[in-house]
Amino acid sequence: TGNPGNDETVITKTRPKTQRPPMYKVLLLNDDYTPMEFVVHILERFFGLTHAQAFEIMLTVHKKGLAVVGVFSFEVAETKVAQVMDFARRHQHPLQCTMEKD
Ligand code: TYC
Repeated sequence: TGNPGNDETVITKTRPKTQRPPMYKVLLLNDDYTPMEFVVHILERFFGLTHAQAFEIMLTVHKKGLAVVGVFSFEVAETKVAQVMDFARRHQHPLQCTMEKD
């Protein structure tokens, strides 16, 4: 502006884009046949939940039809889904577990 003491300098800060990996929700689906205790056991065993946390998520699935068990990197989510599906199949329960981008 030409007024004394104002040089009108524009300061531009660069903000490097930090790359974060996409995260995936692991979902557990309800069915009419898998025993509640079996679902609780799976949640404790493969997701490291306490009995109380596992029971709560199992009840949510039972009442609402599905619930998010956790959010993980693609590889970890894929492994959890495979572990759950394999364990359920081996015990002849129709339990379904899937993943979707968060
Ligand atoms: N609905 C089942 C029953 O009444 C219990 C159940 C809960 C099944 C959660 C699957 O992901 C599930 N025995």
